Amino acid sequence: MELRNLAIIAHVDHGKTTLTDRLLYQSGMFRTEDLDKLAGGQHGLIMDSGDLERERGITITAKNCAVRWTDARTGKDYKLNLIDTPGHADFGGEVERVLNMADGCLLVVDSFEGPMPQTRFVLSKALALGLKPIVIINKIDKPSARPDAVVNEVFDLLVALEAPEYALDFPIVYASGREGWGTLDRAKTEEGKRPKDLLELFQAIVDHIPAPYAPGSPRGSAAGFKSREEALAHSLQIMVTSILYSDYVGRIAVGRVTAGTIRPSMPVSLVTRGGEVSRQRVLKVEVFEALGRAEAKEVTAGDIVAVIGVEGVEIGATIADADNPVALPPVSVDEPTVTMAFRVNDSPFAGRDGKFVTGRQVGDRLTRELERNVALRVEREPGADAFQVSGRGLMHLGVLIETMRREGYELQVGKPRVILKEVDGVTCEPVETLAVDCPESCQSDVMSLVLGRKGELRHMDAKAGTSGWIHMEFKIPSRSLFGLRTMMLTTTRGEAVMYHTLLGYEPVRGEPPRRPAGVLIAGEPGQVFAYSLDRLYDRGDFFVSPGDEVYEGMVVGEHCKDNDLVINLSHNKKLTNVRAAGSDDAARIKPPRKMSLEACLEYIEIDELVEVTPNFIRMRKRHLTENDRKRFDKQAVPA
Ligand SMILES: Nc1nc2c(ncn2[C@@H]2O[C@H](COP(=O)(O)OP(=O)(O)OP(=O)(O)O)[C@@H](O)[C@H]2O)c(=O)[nH]1
Ligand SMILES: [Mg+2]
Repeated sequence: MELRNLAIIAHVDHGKTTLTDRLLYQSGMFRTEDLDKLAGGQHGLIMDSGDLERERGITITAKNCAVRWTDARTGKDYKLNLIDTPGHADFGGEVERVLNMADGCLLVVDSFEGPMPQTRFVLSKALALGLKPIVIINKIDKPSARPDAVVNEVFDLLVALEAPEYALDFPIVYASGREGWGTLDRAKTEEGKRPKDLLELFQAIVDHIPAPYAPGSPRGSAAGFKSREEALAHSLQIMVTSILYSDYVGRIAVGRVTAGTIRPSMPVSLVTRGGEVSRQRVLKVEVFEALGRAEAKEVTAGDIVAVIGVEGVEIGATIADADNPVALPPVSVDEPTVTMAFRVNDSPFAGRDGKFVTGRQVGDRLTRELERNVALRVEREPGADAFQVSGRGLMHLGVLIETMRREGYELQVGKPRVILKEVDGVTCEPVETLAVDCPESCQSDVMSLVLGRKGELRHMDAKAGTSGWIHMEFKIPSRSLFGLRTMMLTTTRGEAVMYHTLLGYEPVRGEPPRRPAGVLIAGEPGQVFAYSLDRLYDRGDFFVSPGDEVYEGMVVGEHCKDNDLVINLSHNKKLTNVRAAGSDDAARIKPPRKMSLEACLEYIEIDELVEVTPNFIRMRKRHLTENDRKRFDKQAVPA
């Protein structure tokens, strides 16, 4: 049986997981009904198996699966190790690491959107490792598809990335992952001529993606091996690129066997990122098989392995030969870019909703998270029941908070800040590439919005093959991105799509913009009445609905002016026997503005907190009473 290792990479939402799912269905190794039972979530996907992934409809962690496929042309059997990766930029570091396991990649590109910032990022990483790409022009079924223009854009991107010769003659598969078909023949993409399955893609995979260390494979040369035999003869080396966790056996190390062979009960050495070597004995080794794993008697160079029983294993460590421990060059572990304070919930509603509320419980949970969440950093603030938690972006930290609240935790989170870095004695801040696609009619609004937040236009063109769409690329400080998405949606009435990817660090340029609007603050505790909302109709937009409970100091809405305003929402109408003509009409209530966790995090200012409990997300002033706020303001005035 021959082996192929491939990662499926793309910009967010371009259809990686949907395509992976279809490959599972069409491999011939499952019964359709059995797979149907495993699908779920917003997009009905199998591979997005996490609770949060299903709810949000995005992939958060990269996942391995393995399908067997028989090539009818030759009768040969193959095992395809497929790695589905997340597309969101916050998880880019993980994509970079798991690419280490592959010899080739399916670069999925949306046939309307074309290459986007994250396409560029993941492709550049794949090329750096010597992976052979197959380009999939996906979602051909969309009426707005413009496949020929997108093929040109992909080619331009490869040239811009100075792709080597082997990558430039990439095969192109035109596909609809969702409809489960694909073809190499452009003429067959027309309706009526489309194939009914992904057979041509399966064939392209085994034809174009080299077997591990096949002679001439770019990945093999990058690792310094001319053939599989050479890799097998070398002493054991496994680069740990992911960690799985099981309650029974603890940490499970996943990675590619770069060289040598690993067997159960074998003595090995673990070389940590820091260079410490410890001799240990492996308990079990497993390979990926279908949607799970299967125990193996041995796993040899080129295959992907899950190793059980090695203690203290971490991402970036090498599992090496017991007597000849040679570490592989370390994989990158991303530095955090965003930080915020996690505090114990001390709101008047603390403890009403959650199971775990104390500083000790929150601290223990964060310590456990550090074991598998490599890009996370946690520091305990001395003396306070608070932790400074840093990660790769708002979504990275948002996912952690969301996971904790599901598990029954309560906490409060402060305004996120970007992490500044000293470079050659100059204080620098992270900057990002921001790509915005929008109809021509919104172009000037988008420009003034982004330029007004210290963005610089780098590049702009009409999107070829579209009617009147513009593609713009800006360079913008990460700080200016907080809250930008909401404003962008408002400014363009939901028409623009925007994406950003970390670019690097540059000297700090001035203060980030503040929230333009003030907030409405509850002045006393109680229940919200429709009557009060109606009376305050013109004061702004509310985040609460009739019947909600509020406490003093809670942020209940956005003021229509730039200062904060204390209001009372718990007044009800005085009941009288006399019906006043005309004034008894139903209350005017705007639908409350729904604020997701990330929207709240972007929204709050430095004197505010987001209170997160299993069932509620509320915003509040740090100081709940007006007196305290005044006192705090006075103290904050610089002498
Ligand atoms: N029209 C059309 N829509 C598709 C196709 N493939 C996927 N989609 C839709 O695109 C959306 C995103 O699909 P996913 O498979 O989750 O995309 P992804 O690339 O895995 O997304 P992330 O993992 O979050 O980056 C879903 O709404 C899919 O139904 C396709 O071939 N045609
Ligand atoms: Mg996905």
